Amino acid sequence: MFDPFSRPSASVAAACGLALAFGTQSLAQFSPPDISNNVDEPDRFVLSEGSNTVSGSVSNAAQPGGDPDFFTLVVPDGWRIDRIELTNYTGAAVSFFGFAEGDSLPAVPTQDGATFTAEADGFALIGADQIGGQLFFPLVIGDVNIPGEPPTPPLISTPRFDPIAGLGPGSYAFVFEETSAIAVNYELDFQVSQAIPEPSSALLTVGTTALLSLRRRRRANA
Ligand SMILES: [Ca+2]
Ligand SMILES: [Ca+2]
Repeated sequence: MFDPFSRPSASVAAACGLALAFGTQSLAQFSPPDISNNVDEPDRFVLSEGSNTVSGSVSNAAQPGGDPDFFTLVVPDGWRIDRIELTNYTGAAVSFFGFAEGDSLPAVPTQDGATFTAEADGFALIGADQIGGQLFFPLVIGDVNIPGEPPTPPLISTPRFDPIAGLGPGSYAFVFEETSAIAVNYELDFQVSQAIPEPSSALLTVGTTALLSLRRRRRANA
């Protein structure tokens, strides 16, 4: 369903090849001629350790035939996204960026942001001011401030992901979109490092093992 080659692109194919090179720090670049406009059929990129850039151009998200970008990032077992950084941005003041865990977004994100934002794990309006910063922080609070306009309170009061732990193994569906007719060019860097072992599950394993050996011992003594 999410065949990475369903939208043929030499650069994507090359990037996917790079993405398989785990174990060594790599620079994977995902820059097909256009990232999917279809929320139900996002482009799918498998991340590798180190830097993974996604770049595109978006405009007219709310218009028929508009050009939003939908892509799903796959974090392999044992790895996590520890940082999302905006590395390039030109065009309108801010654009909408958001994500939800899963292979595709749970609702159609249009200019009616509420439909999408209610279900998203993180979202924010981002622009040139965020270049070089850690985007997990605006994403986790739903920061929709626009430079030069009166401040807007954050829209997410209860965090839906841990910006320090990052995004562990699994799939995450992203949207980058701009309602203005003037194209926004962007580049995002998804930085991948080894997943942090979860102490709770490690303890659970130790506890379960201890319980099983106790049962075995009791059975042997019976
Ligand atoms: Ca485009
Ligand atoms: Ca697109």
